[in-house]
Amino acid sequence: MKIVYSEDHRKHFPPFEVFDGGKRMRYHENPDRMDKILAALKKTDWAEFIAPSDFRLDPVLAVHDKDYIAFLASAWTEWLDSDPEVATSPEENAFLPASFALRRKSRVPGTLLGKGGYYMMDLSACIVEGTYTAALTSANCALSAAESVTNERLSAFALCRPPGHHAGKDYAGGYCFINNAAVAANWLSSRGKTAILDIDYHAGNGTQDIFYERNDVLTISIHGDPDFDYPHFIGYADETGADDGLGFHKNFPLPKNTNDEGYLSILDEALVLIRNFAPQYLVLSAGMDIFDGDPLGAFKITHEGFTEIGRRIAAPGIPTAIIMEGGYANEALGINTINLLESFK
Ligand code: OKP
Ligand code: ZN
Repeated sequence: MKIVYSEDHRKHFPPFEVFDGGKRMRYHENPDRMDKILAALKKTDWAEFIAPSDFRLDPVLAVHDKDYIAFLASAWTEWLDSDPEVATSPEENAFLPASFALRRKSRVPGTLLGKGGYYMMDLSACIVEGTYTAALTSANCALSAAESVTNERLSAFALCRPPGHHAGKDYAGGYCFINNAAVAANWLSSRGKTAILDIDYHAGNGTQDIFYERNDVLTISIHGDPDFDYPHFIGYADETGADDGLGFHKNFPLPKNTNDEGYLSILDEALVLIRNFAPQYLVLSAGMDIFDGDPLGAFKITHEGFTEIGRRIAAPGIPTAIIMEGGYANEALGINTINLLESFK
C-alpha cells in the first residue's frame, strides 16, 4: 500500500495548547504521533512510502475561503511583527486569540487578533512558524493518496499531520487548519462519485460544513455525542444537510463507553448508506482516538476492534483514500493504524 508522507509536519509543533478551564497543556497533536505510526509501518512488508506531489493552491481554494487561507499564510509573521516579546522567544510562543466571533452578525475585522477570533473556533489550533507549510503539505499528502487511488484502483494511506476534519470553509479548530479529507474528496468528486466516512472520535464538523449543501458527496460521521464532547455545537443526529444537500449528510452520535460491538453495529448502518449511494471513491477520515485509553476520547474500541472496523469498510472494495486524523494514545497508534489498514492493502 502506498503511504504518502512528508517530514514537513515537524515544522508545526506549538509549545502548548489551552484546555478547558484555561489550563495550558502540552500539545497533544504532536510529531511523536507520526513517529509511532512510522515505526509500526516500517516493520510491515507492505508499506511503500512515497512523497506527496505539489498540487498548488487550487484544490485547497476549491473548498476553503480564500481570505481564510490568506490569514493562515500570514498570521505567524504578522504575530511576530506585532509584539517585540514574541520576537524575543518565538519558540515559546504561538498565535492564539482570546476573543471569538459571534458568527451570526459578525464581520471580518482588520486586525490580526480580530481575524484570529473570526477564523478560529477554539484554543487548540495554535499557529507557529511552520504551521502553514505543514498544513499545505498535509493537504498535498491527502491529494496524492486520492490521485493514487484513481490511478491504481487500490487504496492508499495519507499520513497527514496536522489533521483536517474540524477545519471548515473559513475556520480552523481542533488542531486542524486545512481540511485534508475534504480537499481530497472534492478533487475525487470531479472524477467519480465520492463519499466520506469519518470514524474519528470527534464529529467531523468541518467536513460537514464544507459539503452540507452538496448532494454529489455523501458525508457520514460516527462520533462521541457532541452533547457531552468536543466539538459541542455540531454533529447532532438531526443535522442531515441543507438545500440540494438535504439527506446527504449523516451523523451517528454515540454514547460514552461505546465498545466494539456497539460501534460495529452502527458502522454497518453507515456502510449500508454508502452502499446505497454507490460511490466510485471513498475517503476515510481515520482517527484513532476511538481507542479505549485515548486521552481525548471516551469510547472503548480495542486493538481487535480496529481490525474488524477496517475489514468491514474495506469489504465492498471501493478504492479508498485513507486520511489520518486524530489519535492521541501515542503508544497505541502504531498497532491501531496497522490493524485498521490491514484489510485495505
Ligand atoms: C481533534 B481531532 C479537551 C479539549 C479538546 C480539542 C480536541 C480536538 C480533537 N476537552 N480540544 O478530532 O482528533
Ligand atoms: Zn478526534
